[in-house]
Amino acid sequence: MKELIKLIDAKLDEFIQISYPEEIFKSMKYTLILPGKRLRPVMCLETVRMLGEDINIAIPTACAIEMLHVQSLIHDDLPCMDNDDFRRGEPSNHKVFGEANAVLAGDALLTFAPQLIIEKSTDLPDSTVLKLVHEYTKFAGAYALIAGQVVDIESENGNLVKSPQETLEFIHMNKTAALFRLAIRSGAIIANADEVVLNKLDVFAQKFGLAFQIYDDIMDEISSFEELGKTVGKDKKSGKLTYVSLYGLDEAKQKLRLLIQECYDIVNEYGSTIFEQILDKLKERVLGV
Ligand code: GRG
Repeated sequence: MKELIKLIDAKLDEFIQISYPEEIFKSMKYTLILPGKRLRPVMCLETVRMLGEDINIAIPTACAIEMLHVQSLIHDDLPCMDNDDFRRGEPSNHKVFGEANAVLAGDALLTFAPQLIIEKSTDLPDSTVLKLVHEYTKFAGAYALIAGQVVDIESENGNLVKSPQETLEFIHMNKTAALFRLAIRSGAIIANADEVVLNKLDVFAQKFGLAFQIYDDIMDEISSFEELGKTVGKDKKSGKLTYVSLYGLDEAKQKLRLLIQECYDIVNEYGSTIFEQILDKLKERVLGV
């Protein structure tokens, strides 16, 4: 896992070269290079390895997905969205570069990512690259990531069109699971997986995404700034709709335990120590076993 993270960090740094006007490239790189967990690119590369392909052919796609994730973090931290002053243990992008640059840095990451997939995936056939860009646009857009964020904001304003349970499920599936689906589905596409395998791994990604957001909700309640690198306890203070606020801490933990077990069951069929390590970490931190 550490080796993969090192490789991803080096490639992220290499793929974005500082050019004129420097401020935008510095702003793009600032949040990108800060120490995130790199879960999405790691999961993309591990899917490729698990299905018997060389991970090197997937590096541009894995890095592009991290760029999209970082774009969503930069925009999420803006005062007009979640209004967070810290990210990855440091001041948020707009606190350092100003709001206009932070908006533009997010936009630039969002558009540079598919450019990277197209330009650097020279070991992949054009038909695969086309599928990857299609996946990217599907999961980044108004039918997934953006939809999740819109409903999240609406729910904070008490504006619920569906039941609280359905609303929460929609937010988690779109705001969080979408990028894990993108990462794992892209890995499977690169490794030329058949439909059956692709669908099975997609189910894994959906369950993992839901588990991860429940984990994130629980951590907001039980963790510290030092551990998370961002403001904690905000969800409770703002009365936000989360797994913990809707079902309580115990039920949230129970649901997390169940989802993690379902994830182990799927991934055990393929044998991946990296997926196991990721699941172990979530389990240990929140459930203590
Ligand atoms: C695509 C134009 C466009 C907009 C995006 C702002 C937005 C719309 C969506 C926000 C999505 C968001 C911030 C979801 C939260 C998901 C989540 C749990 C993030 C934390 O992920 P970690 O813990 O973070 O993996 P690190 O820093 O470790 O990478």
